Amino acid sequence: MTSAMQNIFQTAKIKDLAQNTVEVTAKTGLTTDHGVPVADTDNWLKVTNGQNSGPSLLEDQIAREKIHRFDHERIPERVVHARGTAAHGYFRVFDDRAAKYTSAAVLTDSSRTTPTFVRFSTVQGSRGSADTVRDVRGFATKFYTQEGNWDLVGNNIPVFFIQDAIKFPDFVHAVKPEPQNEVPGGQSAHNNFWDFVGLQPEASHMVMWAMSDRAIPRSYRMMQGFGVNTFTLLNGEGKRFFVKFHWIPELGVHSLVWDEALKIAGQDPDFHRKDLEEAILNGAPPKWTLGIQVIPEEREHDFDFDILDATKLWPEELVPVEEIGEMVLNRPVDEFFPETEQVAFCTSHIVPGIGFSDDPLLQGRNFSYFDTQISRLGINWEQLPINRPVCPVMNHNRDGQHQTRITKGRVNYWPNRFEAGPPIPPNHGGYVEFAQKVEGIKARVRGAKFNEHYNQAELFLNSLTEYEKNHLINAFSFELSHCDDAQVYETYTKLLSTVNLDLAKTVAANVGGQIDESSTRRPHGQKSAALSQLHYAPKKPTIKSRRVAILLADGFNGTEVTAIRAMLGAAGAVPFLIGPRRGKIYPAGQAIGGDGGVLVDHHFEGQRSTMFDALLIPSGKESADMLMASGRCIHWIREAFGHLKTIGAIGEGVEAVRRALKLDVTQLDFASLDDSAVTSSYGVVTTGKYKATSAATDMLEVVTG
Ligand code: HDE
Repeated sequence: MTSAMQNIFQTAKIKDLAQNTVEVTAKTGLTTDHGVPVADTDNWLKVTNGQNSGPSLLEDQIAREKIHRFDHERIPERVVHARGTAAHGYFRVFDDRAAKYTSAAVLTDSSRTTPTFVRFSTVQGSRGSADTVRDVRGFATKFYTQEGNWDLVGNNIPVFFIQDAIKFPDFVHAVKPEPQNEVPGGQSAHNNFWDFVGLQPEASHMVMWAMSDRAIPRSYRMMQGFGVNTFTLLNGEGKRFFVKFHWIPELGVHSLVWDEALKIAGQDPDFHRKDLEEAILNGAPPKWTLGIQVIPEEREHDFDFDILDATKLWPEELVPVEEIGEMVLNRPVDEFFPETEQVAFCTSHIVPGIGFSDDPLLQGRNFSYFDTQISRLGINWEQLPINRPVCPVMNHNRDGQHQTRITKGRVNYWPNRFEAGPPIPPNHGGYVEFAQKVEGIKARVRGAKFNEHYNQAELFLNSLTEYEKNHLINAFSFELSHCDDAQVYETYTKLLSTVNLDLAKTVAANVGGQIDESSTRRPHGQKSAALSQLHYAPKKPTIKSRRVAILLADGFNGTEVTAIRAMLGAAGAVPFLIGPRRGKIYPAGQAIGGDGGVLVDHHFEGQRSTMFDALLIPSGKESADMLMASGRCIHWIREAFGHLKTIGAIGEGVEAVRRALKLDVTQLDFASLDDSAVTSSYGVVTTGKYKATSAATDMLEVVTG
């Protein structure tokens, strides 16, 4: 890391973590945990006759310590969202435009840079599961504000499966691996999940999202984040507003195609982890805009859905999103366990100016998160370096396992004769709850409007493009085909009939399900533009951080490849050379094995097209001939084409693409091989000769478009 980069990364939190950070170098000698220098870490103390090694001695305190420490390395994984990855960053508001809604300085003071730490995750799989499975993604943000930590623990889907927190254990038991055999890992395609959601109609809206492309993101950097629950904002005049939080990615919302996701899960299970780190280290730190949807208190009941129901979103046509600030993630963690694994979020962690609502899912979450951290990390989990605030912490909570704070003074209670550790009054920043009027009887009930479960499921479906709908049908078909209990898939396709009869008929026909035409619900036919991913095409298209594979062999056109690599690099893309061996290969005109040549990043077998966003086949007859003769290279081209990747080809490379795809000129809109680059409607860019303005430039446009 350059010193200039180090300066950028020094937020208050990074400086705070430095107190606990050590570095292993050749100069830091080995010691025991109690600091005694260790001379031999390879041989247990033994009795020996000089020739043979005899019994190991229990007295070896150095060996015992090493083994003890190892035996206890594991802690319980998160009960959900076990697999994740994280990065540091910062948040800034554009100006004080949100001051009309809230007094929270983090949301209104544009002179501040608030350090953040974000953990992205999948939900179902265990710590070692694959990244690209079909699942909801967690998007949990810790803001280290000057008034304490604010945790916005969100997902990449704006609604949830259930309305009331008391159903959470049932839902999680149903989606997680089944109890008798712990199958499946990292998948919701099994009887118990579909059994539960088929009997729990309130899940129908969320299930539509989970079967859409949202559940197979291309990258954590290319997905939205949503607070999901309804929170409240309190302004300086004491007026309260309901609020939903949105993260909108600068790069737009993009997904994998399902076949790609399945393959990557095997080929590179850490695909999303690596992607985040690679982008940051390559100078393309991901950025999100923070948006808020705000409803004044007096309008709470103006909608035909309950605004406190987490299975409903607030259509943006009714409640527009106001963009108030942005977050950049610009620093990977130094060590996974103390940072990514030990970070602990709590929805109950809010700061003055932000409050809760009576959303019954949120209220249960506010209990659950703190509780789960106790079994995962112990009662003093908030003192762990990654969790501790950057502002002063002082109270009379004491002791407990792993207490690290030494509080000087003679009292640990309030009130005390020294007036030590006094409460901070509201006019000095003390948190005050909004004086909400509450009346009613105790009962196990839900609000009346919570009973409608299908209108927004239909709204979501209506809002998708044709190809998004096809993906949805295929996802339902994949998942329900994995259920082998007929009662399960028949129940679900019947339920789907109430959302949309045509959808239900298609899915039922695919999976052997049944439809139910008895529903009295009348389709409303409405759409909401912001529900399709297409709505989130990037404001400024960019090829930054996109991975481009250049497929080539000895005899490629050297000048062309040098120029194209430079161009892609200058535009922020990450070019990789993929060749017949991971070593030097030689352009036309250079002797094989001579001084020249270029170093190839990967062998054809070492990676697959799924790991790249685009493919380029340069000119050079020998190179193209070799590619055409290789089944693996033909597979590279066909697979990339099948996954709708941009393919660029120049000169003889065009012939290689054409032969691999077994398509003739007219079918692909290939141009005659002249100097000008041509982009076909399939995203195949071809040109006769390399020109600075031809294939590579067009490719940039196609990849980013
Ligand atoms: Fe969570 N959830 N959740 N959840 N959740 C946890 O807390 C819970 C819900 C979300 O990267 C657990 O620290 C209940 C909605 C994320 O560390 C646990 C209910 C949303 C993460 C828990 C919900 C989320 C968690 C497990 C229903 C989207 C990972 C480990 C009432 C807004 C945070 C942990 C990280 C983690 C409980 C529903 C998001 C058990 C009871 C809705 C992103 O406390």
